[in-house]
Amino acid sequence: MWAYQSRVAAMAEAAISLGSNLGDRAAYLAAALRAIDGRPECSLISVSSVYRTQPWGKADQGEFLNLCAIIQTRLAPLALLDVVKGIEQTLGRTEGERWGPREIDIDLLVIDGVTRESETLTLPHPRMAERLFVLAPLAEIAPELVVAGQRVDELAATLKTKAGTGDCTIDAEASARIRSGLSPIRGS
Ligand code: PH2
Ligand code: MG
Ligand code: MG
Repeated sequence: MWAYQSRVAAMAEAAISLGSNLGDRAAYLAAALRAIDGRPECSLISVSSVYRTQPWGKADQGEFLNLCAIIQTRLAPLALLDVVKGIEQTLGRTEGERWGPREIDIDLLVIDGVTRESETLTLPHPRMAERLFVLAPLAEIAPELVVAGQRVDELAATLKTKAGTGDCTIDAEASARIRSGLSPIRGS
């Protein structure tokens, strides 16, 4: 047995989903991305376009803007969850009902090969395969990622053909606004 354990945590890649349907939605998304990238333990690798999406789960609320991003992090899953919840608070997210309106929501979708299930955090995200507002942007930046035994681009294509999944279209203006507010991302 090794008595010594390295204190340098390995880098992991994480896929995350961001959404907003209150206030200046694009500004909340941009501020959240900047806050994540500004953390010493996290860096943004890629960001999808911004999508205008119909509310899922609770229909009587405003349209959402959603995007997905890939980040690199040294943080363990629960520490990363703490960081993104902290960013939601800092940006002024108000407490609301489940699936209700929110200024900013940051959800962890997939972290490398991690599978875990708890009240605090389940990975991969247990409902991501039912949500076009997650799969459409994620398919743009991680089409080959496998979730529930299927590629993300295939899951997105299948879900698009189903009735009742709601509109999900690229918002070119919001996408440009968000990209212009971010420092250049590696590889782009
Ligand atoms: N988030 C929810 C509930 N419903 N619908 C859309 N379109 N986008 C979201 O981000 C979203 C939702 C709970 O987090
Ligand atoms: Mg959510
Ligand atoms: Mg959330």
